[in-house]
Amino acid sequence: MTVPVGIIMGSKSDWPTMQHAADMLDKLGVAYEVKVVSAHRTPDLLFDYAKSAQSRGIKVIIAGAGGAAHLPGMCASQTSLPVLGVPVKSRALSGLDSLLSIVQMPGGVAVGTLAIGDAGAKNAGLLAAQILATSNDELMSRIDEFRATQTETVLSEPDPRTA
Ligand code: RP5
Repeated sequence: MTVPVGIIMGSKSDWPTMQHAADMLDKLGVAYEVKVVSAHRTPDLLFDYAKSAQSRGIKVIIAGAGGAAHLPGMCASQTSLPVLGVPVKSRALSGLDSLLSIVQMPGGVAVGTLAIGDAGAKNAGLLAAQILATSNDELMSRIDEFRATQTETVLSEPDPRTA
């Protein structure tokens, strides 16, 4: 089956974070695949994945990793598809290491870097959908609706003490 978004991560331990990207894509009705692909434990698999992604119909790749987080950058080195990097919150340095590893790409190979942790994963899903929506009016309408609902929720519950 052809799906437009590939979500990869360096370890199964990244899933509690990366599932927020999947949840957002589910909410917006965007199909995706999910796979553990490690830059240092399975480098050949990473190269195969990145090199074959476009021909398999993938349009955007979301790559999450923690610590010495070279997965998004190495993935981007092997494909011209947009790669969105999610810095997973590491145990030792709370994800600052992951963030700096992903965000400081030398000029010439682009990785779009999101925030550390759950919010970054959620926004990676949203941004992937927004990229796809530039050529999909129905998806753009669903994103507009999501944003309008979010705005309405804030406006209708201005008292911070209510749950
Ligand atoms: C990275 O190392 C993974 O992305 C993960 O965030 C981190 C720790 O991996 P595990 O030791 O939990 O497998 O490659």
